Amino acid sequence: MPSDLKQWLECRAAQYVAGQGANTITPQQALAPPLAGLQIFDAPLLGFGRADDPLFDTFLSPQIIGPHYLTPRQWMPGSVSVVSFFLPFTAAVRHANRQNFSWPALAWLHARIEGQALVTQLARHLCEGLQQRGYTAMIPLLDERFRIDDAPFPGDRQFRFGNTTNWSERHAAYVCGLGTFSLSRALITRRGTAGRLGSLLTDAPIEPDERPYHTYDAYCTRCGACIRHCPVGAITLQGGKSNALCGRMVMDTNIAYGDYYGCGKCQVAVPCESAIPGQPTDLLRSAP
Ligand code: B12
Ligand code: SF4
Ligand code: SF4
Repeated sequence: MPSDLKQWLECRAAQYVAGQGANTITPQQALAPPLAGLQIFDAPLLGFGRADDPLFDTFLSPQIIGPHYLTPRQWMPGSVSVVSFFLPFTAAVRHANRQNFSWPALAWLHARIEGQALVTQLARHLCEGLQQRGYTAMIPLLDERFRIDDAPFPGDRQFRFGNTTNWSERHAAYVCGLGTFSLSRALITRRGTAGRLGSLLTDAPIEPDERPYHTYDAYCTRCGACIRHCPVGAITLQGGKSNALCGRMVMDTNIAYGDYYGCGKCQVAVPCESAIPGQPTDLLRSAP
């Protein structure tokens, strides 16, 4: 097994994010002049898993994802490894969204839209690197088979946010040891929940990471802070997060901003914002 491959991918990802103009909002993109120069992400965390990890088959259960889910071997028959990454939002993005608990900060909207563009670019960059080294790699999110169920509210023609996909980034990250699910449904990584996830599949044999947890929601303390921060009461201790209420809130922001949308109040000023609750923050270890 090429032992350097993991470090090489981590280094390639860190350099890409640190060196990218795309990680900074330009004056042309800025929704307000002070946002020009905003840096979206800190250094990425990478996790590695086996494409044939038996956990992926369990996701076909309707209790976890459902039969519409495609396993890594269905996306890419010769795949051997799954590479998942988490890009944590900078303090500037996170703190901006703490300023009120009713409406998303403009910086958070940039982190959703321009931030997702960088997630896609980073996945492509890692794929290209692997291909240059003679491996095959693909990105489920960019594959023509990728689907989002986009009809959660029949008859609501304006609504275009679905509830479920046939490739879930959080479930892939869970298998790759990056973190666990939470009451608010976000994945809690060692840099918290506030950030974005991406992934790719490859036939490169990469040593899988050990999962430092045994249950799918191990890191969530059920402290309830996210419940208090949600502007539409979408989260309850008994029921977790209602996708319908959350989706409506996100849709309302989309109606207000056109190309932009987001919310994420459940991911800021909470113990799981930028760390695993109750554990020391990882900020120094993962700084660029
Ligand atoms: C559809 C979607 C939405 C929908 C519905 C959300 C949903 N289903 O959770 C709406 C529009 C409401 C939404 C809202 C938001 N979203 Co969204 N969304 C997605 C999308 C495209 C697909 C989600 C999906 O397929 N879910 C599958 C279903 C089955 O997941 P689930 O029901 O939550 O799964 C539960 C079960 O599996 C259960 N479970 C039960 N038993 C077991 C056993 C095991 C072993 C496991 C593993 C799990 C498990 O645990 C899970 C949690 O309860 C993903 C991107 C992607 N392709 O993954 C982003 C994604 C989940 N969203 C994201 C974000 C950031 C948001 C928002 C904050 C919006 C914003 N940017 O401001 C909000 C709030 C979400 C939150 N609190 O985490 C991030 C989450 C990052 C993170 N740290 O987790 C993602 C991963 C996008 C990304 N690329 O980073 N989203
Ligand atoms: S705020 Fe508390 S209850 Fe909510 S997801 Fe984070 S740790 Fe869990
Ligand atoms: S659950 Fe949805 S609506 Fe509620 S705070 Fe989180 S992102 Fe906003």
